[in-house]
Amino acid sequence: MSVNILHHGMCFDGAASAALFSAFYRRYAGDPVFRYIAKDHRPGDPFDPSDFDADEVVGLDFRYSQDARLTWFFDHHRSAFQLEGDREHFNADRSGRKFHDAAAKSCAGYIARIVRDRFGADLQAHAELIRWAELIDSAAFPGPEMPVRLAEPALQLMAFVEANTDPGLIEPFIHDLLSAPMAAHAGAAYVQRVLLPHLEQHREDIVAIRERSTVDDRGVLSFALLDLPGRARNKFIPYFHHPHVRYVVGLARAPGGRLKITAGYNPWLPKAAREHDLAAALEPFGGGGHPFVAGCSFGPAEEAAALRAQRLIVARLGGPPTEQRHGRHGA
Ligand SMILES: [Mn+2]
Repeated sequence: MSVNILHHGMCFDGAASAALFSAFYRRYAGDPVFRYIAKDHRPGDPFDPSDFDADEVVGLDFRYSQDARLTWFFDHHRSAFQLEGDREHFNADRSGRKFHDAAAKSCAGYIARIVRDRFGADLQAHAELIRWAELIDSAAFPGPEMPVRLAEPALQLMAFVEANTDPGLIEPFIHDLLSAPMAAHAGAAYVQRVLLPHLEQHREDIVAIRERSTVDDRGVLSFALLDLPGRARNKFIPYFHHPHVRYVVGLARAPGGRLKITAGYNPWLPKAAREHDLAAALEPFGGGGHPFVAGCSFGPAEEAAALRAQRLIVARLGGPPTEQRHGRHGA
């Protein structure tokens, strides 16, 4: 029996979901041969024909496919059904093997609950993995120290998944998530080889963001890193330096060189105290996202336009809410 496991790539919950489904499926169907395929979001159909070349094809923590060869599906993203007919196709499924719940904190935790309730499979041997996937994927950290210091083995494993670009390491990593204690796994040579250079860059980012951050008297933190290399940076660093700010508006180069503004509401403040819808606040600059975190981007050479947009966003978030909220009554 060949089983292709299409899971969200570069994501701890995606890897944990692949591991937990494998543990379940082994009990369910004997001795399968798993092939783990990490998927990336892209416009249109994100799947390749070879993804479906197996006896069973499993989609985890990633978008739905109407392909008839998809035999299992678990996801919790609101964006699971993007192509025309996806939602209707999913709703019409009667296999009892396709599941979606946008309220689930993590796909890994969701899989564990479903296979317990529907298939009588107890994955409690992996309770530690499930607990960390829930905490990491819902970003329910007790404070900014945990996701910035990366001291716990589980967070080092998270950092490995987000930094690793070698597809050959995906299968051993998923295997070890099930069989090795987390501290031993985080200390494994292949994990450390990816992790150490990543942690070095992370330390540079912590210093740079500390040096560049300014906080205005309205509690809006801003920084610009236009002269530093394009890469993904840990979004909790500003709160680590300034835990009490209300909003963060960062400007930095993304991988590939484009300039990216990311605006966030402090995740450790009460949700109800947020005055601004950040997706709406960034819409005039061609951006979008969610009420709590949103982004917009500019060409690699559009530094003046990006800095000007950043100033306007900082000023706006320091003032009273002016965003047009679609569908709001009486305002
Ligand atoms: Mn997830």
